[in-house]
Amino acid sequence: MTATDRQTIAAVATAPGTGAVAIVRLSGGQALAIAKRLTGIDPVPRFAEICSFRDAAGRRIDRGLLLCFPGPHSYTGEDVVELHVHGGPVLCDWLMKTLNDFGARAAEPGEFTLRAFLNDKLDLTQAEAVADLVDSRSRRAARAALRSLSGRFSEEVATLQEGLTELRVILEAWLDFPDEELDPATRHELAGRLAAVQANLETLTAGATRGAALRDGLSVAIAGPPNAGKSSLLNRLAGYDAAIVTDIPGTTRDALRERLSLDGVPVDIVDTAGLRASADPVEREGVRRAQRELGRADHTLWLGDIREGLDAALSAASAELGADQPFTVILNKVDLSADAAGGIEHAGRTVIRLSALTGAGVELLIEHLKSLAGWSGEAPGTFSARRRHLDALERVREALERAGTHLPGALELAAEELRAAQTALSEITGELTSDDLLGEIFSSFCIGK
Ligand SMILES: Nc1nc2c(ncn2[C@@H]2O[C@H](COP(=O)(O)OP(=O)(O)OP(=O)(O)O)[C@@H](O)[C@H]2O)c(=O)[nH]1
Ligand SMILES: [Mg+2]
Repeated sequence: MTATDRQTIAAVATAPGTGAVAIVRLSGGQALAIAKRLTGIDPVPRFAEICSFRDAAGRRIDRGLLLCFPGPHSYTGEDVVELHVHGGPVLCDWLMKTLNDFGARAAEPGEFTLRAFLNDKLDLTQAEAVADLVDSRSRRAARAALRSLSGRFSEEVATLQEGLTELRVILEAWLDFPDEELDPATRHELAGRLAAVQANLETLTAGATRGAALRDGLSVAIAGPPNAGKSSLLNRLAGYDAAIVTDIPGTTRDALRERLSLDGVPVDIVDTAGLRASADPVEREGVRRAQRELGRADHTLWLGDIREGLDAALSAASAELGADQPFTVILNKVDLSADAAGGIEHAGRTVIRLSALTGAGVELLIEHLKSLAGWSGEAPGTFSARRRHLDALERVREALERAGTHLPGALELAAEELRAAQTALSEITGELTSDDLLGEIFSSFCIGK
């Protein structure tokens, strides 16, 4: 897929398989001519016409609807044609083969949206929001994607850019007179404007972090010694008996995966075999698989029996997990102890006392998992966002912080940092983007989008 190849492209835009209707899309300079060859009629813009589609040999493929959207007022900005046919894979293949015979090539994943981006119909955050909307795993995620798609995220980025431009204008005017001292009023104004931009950035980052949580969620492994109640906790979180629970230590062998939606935040959770040395080869394989899952998860819930105490759980977790593997200690079976369910912070680590059996304290764990994923409660400005946006926003934050420290004296350095902040912002909306990054982003789209 290259930016310069503008051959007319075609793809089945509906999901593969059978359905009532399938939609085949065409985009490019030859789209209207190909539609005419296929149907024998001159399509009327934005008017649905019923007609027969015929292959190169004149055989009728199907009867369906023809719709055309001449560029630039179309999704891609090019001439776009939609063919609505009966939804069968054989028909779609025949139609695609015919379009190919007439000069269109099969579109790459995301190529329609890439063309929309290259023709300035969408910026990069909006293009990404198209994919996020299609892939959204909850209504909340869909709403966030729609907000980004409608340009709200981009508008907020543009507001930040304007704020930075105004700051630079003032600063650069002073740079023309290097011998002059900044007068107190200007210094005050610059500091005030910078603080305002930083406050806007913080709000935007919070909205983007919530959006990324809805999109990416979190992967969590439940680990600990046999019989701690790991499978019981998985069942409690999943809301049904997914895993076998018995009082025999070593019950779980295979890792068991569940996909949860915690108020819209997707959490993939895996229950693992209890970790202990064992002579049984089957159990040993279970332990090996458990350790592999621990290496893959974003976060571990280390389960211990509350009656054995916090120190025992902490030392077992530290012995099993790498120093850089984040974990939360869960002291389970609180119903068998004198303690109440609840959470504490212990040496910078969260410890939650709960009962997988009765459910006491589980709400607290759910809130904890949501916050680990980056979800901080519903707020009006939640935008669908990705890791790359958050990384860029972090670089903006750092550059502004450095600009602030340079401001009083080193104006030239401050101006440099403001420029760096603007560059990082432009990466978000795609004004400054490498072909590699574009390839990476659009190749994750579905074909026909
Ligand atoms: N009282 C009480 N019993 C619990 C609780 N959670 C689990 N149990 C019991 O503890 C025993 C072991 O539970 P499991 O969920 O199978 O434990 P596990 O950690 O998955 O065990 P393995 O798969 O063998 O590693 C079962 O008898 C459970 O009913 C709890 O919160 N309170
Ligand atoms: Mg188990």
